[in-house]
Amino acid sequence: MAQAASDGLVPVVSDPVSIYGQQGWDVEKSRYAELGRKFEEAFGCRPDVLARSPGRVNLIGEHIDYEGYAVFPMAIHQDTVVALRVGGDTLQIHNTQQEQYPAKDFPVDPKQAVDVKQHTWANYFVAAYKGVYDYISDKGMEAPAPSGLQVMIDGRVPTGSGLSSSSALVCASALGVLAVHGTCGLQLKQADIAEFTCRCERYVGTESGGMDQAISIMARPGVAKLVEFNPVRATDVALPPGASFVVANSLAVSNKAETATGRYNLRVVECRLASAVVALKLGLSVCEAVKIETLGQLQRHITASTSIDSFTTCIEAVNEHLHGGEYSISEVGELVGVTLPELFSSSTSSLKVLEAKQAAGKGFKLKDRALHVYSEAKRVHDFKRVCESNEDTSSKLKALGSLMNASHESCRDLYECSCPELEDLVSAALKAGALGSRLTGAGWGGCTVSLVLESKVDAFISEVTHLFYSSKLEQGVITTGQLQGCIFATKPSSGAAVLMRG
Ligand code: NG1
Ligand code: MG
Repeated sequence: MAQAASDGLVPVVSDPVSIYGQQGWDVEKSRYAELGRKFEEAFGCRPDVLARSPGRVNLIGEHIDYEGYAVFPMAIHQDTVVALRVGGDTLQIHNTQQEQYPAKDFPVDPKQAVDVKQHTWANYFVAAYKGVYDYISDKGMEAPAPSGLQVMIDGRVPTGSGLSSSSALVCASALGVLAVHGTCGLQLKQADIAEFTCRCERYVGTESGGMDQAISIMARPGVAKLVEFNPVRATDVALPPGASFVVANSLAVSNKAETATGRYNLRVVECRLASAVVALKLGLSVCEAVKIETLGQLQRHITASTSIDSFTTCIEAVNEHLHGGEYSISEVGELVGVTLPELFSSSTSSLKVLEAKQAAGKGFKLKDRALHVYSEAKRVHDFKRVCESNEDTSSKLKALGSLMNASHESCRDLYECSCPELEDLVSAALKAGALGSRLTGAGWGGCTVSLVLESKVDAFISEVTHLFYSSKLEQGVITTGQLQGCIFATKPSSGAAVLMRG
């Protein structure tokens, strides 16, 4: 029954210690017992299977996964656990925190559309459920007849904080649905699951890039991963000894639902427009240029290589061919040679972005967005190179910190995905002695990640608490009890797993 992660398969285990370690399990045990109890209370019996998938923190490489570029995340220990059993006539989705996340019922039809206008937490389960059926049919296998499912979910990844609670929920749900049907005769290949769970998240309306699902599924304890795309793959990278990464919550909520129709998807649209305009300026026909959908594809056209030097060539092309400030919808439409609704006709989310822009009479920033993507993609390679170099540890840590700071500045100034609370928190972290500090995840709120010497973590946390959180405690924004969950040092943790009853 036990299946190892080293063979590229999602582990299927009966002993949770192999996932959490003994110390971790000692902490989690009571939570699992509570989940089992609540399941029994709701459905009158024990669950058949459980699946868990962790949140993540991205060390560097922000907003470039959807442009096809490698990123550098690691899994955190906080995860989402989904308990399931076949039963009833509907999908009964319950949550252990039922006041915050009330139970929802959905039909069993896997072809149902996810109602993105009625944004509810349980939509993520439905997205995963639909994705599983699509995946099985893509594999040419026979899907199990849709049947009722009884589901209880327990999520411990802070929501709206850029730590990817949404992907933890989607990935755990997808694995749970597969497992409850005996994996539907499929091997649970990590790369396959990472690919299709990324598509799942698009059912909820986000033009997701794939980083969060990939690391949630493919993480291994003790190592960060360089995650690359098309096809998705993850390479272990050892972090320098003595380095610790501290996650801190800015307490500004980064609202996924809002970013789904607004800021996040707008950036995806801006990058596509930048790619098409540069491609036309470089002499491609309209027909060819509109096929270039990402800055990654544009790079391959410009330089036929993705070496580190070629990022400089791309940056030069962007500086030469794009102007600063905004492009109006009509200007960009004239340049591209097809109307924007035509260009984005296959993406409902992008069409929504266009409608919103049109209604607001606003335009698109192309140059700054493209400059961020190419410089950030280069920083990810530099980060990996520093980790693997023979330099002494202190020079390495200094170099990594500088790259993180440069990444944050680019996110703030070129990609405009920071916010005042994140700025205050980054300044507090640098004052408190971080070697580097930056927003992590989509931004516009959520968490920062800071590189801190392991020996200084405790002093760092108390100084940031003093500089940033003490006023929040005084104002009653958070309680002392909540503080621990707001700022914590984290180590690379294990990826998703299926837990069968032993
Ligand atoms: P968040 O919103 O932090 O989970 C999002 C995307 C990632 C990536 C980052 C920015 C989803 C599920 N996640 O993360 O793919 O693009 O923003 O680097 O959409
Ligand atoms: Mg998310």
